[in-house]
Amino acid sequence: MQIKFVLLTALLSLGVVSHSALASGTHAGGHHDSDDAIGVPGEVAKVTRTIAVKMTDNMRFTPERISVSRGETIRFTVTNAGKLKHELVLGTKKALDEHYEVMTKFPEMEHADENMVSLAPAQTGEIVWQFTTPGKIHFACLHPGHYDAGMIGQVMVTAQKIARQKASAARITSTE
Ligand SMILES: [Cu+2]
Repeated sequence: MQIKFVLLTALLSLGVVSHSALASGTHAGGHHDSDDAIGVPGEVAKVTRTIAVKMTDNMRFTPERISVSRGETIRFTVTNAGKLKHELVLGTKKALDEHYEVMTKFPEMEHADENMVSLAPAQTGEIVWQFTTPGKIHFACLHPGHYDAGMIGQVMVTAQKIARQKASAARITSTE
């Protein structure tokens, strides 16, 4: 939350986001971009699933689309399989767009928060995140050029609880 504030201050001072745009934004839709729109940092003890995500120099995440149930705490094990630096940042499309503008102006800007992991080539890191609000969330690499090249994925947070997903296991057994 504090980092968001710092970022917002930076955006304001850069003139990326105008005060009037912010002011009008607060009137739209009643509950404006609340802090838990994308969820909250998760507790390791409550992890329900681990999802491995790979990042490559062709500016893609694998998988690109992830489905979770509301309330689930996911451990994302993120691997940089490329030769460039990559990162995975969870956010609303709007927040990612704004963050990317700052990153483009200051490519070497160090940024760190619980909703992201920045990785050097061949490194693996993790994010533990609890999804609390149904809807579509994005994750992206905000390194200059990468986001523009389509280095973005999405997490669909479904409203109902799914007990277990055995669909992929069933598919494997049925291929014979
Ligand atoms: Cu990247």
